[in-house]
Amino acid sequence: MASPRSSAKTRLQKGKIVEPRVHILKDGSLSAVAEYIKEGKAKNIIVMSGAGISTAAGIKDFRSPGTGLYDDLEKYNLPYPEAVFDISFFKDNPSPFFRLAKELLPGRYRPTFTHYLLPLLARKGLLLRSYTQNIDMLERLTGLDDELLVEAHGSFATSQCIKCEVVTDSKWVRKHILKSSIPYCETCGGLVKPTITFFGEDLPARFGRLALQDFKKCDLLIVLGTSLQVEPFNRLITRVGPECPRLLINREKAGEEMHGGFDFDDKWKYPTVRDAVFLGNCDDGVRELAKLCGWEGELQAMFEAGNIEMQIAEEMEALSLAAELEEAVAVANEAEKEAEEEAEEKAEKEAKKGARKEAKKEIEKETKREAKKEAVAVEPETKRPLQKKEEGKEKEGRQKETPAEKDVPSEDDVVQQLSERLLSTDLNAASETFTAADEILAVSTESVVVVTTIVDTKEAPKPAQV
Ligand code: CNA
Repeated sequence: MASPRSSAKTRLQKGKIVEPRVHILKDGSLSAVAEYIKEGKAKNIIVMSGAGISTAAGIKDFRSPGTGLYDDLEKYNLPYPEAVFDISFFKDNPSPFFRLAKELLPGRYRPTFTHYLLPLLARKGLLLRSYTQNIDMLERLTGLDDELLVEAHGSFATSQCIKCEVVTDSKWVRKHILKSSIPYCETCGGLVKPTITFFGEDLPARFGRLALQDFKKCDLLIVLGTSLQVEPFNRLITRVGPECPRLLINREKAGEEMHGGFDFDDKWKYPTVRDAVFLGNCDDGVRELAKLCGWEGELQAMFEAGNIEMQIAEEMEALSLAAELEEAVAVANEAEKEAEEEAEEKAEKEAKKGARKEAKKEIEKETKREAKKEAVAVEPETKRPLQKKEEGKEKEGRQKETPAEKDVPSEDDVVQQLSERLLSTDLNAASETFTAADEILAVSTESVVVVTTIVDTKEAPKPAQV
């Protein structure tokens, strides 16, 4: 590094005067960069970008005072703003990230004018690679060839379980994010997150591999909309050769503090003078640069065509969503109808079952009623002997007084009566009848002897079936 005491024309290295400093750019302005390009010196341009290129699309950046997400993150009750993208914090409390993800979720935003600088440079064969820290995937929507893009901090394009690392369907994760619910792995139950690189995680392997080969080839570095606060991405600006001019387009200066970083104010007196800055909005800076290069009309046309394409894509998406919705409603209606039919069928079955039960109960009741009726029909006859027994008792008393007067049924009467009972009733009734007969016959020892003899000697008639 040059000594701060060196003059503008010479520099001291270990006490020796060395070559005069080389001016790669005539000065630190946009027009100096445009001139360099127009001279055909930039054939391997690398563009590095950050959240500042997407704010014009409506996506908040991190650090812009007042409008950045970090100022907004108080509502998530975080211990420090970066915690929302910290993998250790996420494992304990994933909710803030998923709430923020809902805001950042691609699909609602269109690429900005600045984004179209990438396919423009690609079309001219000047773009070596675009390295972005953004996770919004807007570069992809410009039609930029995937090969020319490195999403250094990953993106929402894919999702993965942080435990078993199984890659999951990002549409499924997207649905979770939109519903404000946290996705858990269906294989192992671990947390699933979009493959966005959190603080504490490794950057995608593609980043390291390509950076190693690209930056030494780079002959113009354009840095857009980034505070260059995140490592190791920010260090890429130091990886270009000493003669590679570097341009920053941003609302504020950035990347000056690190070793080998920007030196807009010629503070470090590097051997080469090569850093330029445009302070302002990316879209304005890019438009100015394009104008100076003679590309403004082409860039504007690409931007407009892109917008029309986006509009068509959005309308198609809306149509397919409407169709999906219609289909979902039809499916729901069909399911509702089926459920209703099923319920009706079930109710009908239940009703039939109930009716059968009722009928069975009725039959049982009717049978019982019939049985009672029959019993009642039998009762007066079986009771009569009891009355006779009572009468018999009275008669017994009277008999004692006047034995000649005793009213005892004749043997033939008893046999006749018993036979009739036994023929017309069931066994229970028959046994009752026998009991009754016993009682009748108890009135007279003489008669009991007669009846017993008869019952013993005669075969009891078979009861009638009920
Ligand atoms: P940052 O730290 O928030 O810095 C943004 C920079 O852009 C600041 O210096 C702003 O002044 C500047 N800026 C904002 N708007 C404009 C504009 N219209 N024109 C010019 N300059 C502007 O964001 P970084 O990108 O430097 O930080 C890296 C983080 C941010 C990465 O890990 C990203 O994943 C993360 N991030 C990305 C998005 C996105 O994908 N759109 C949004 C928010 C955060």
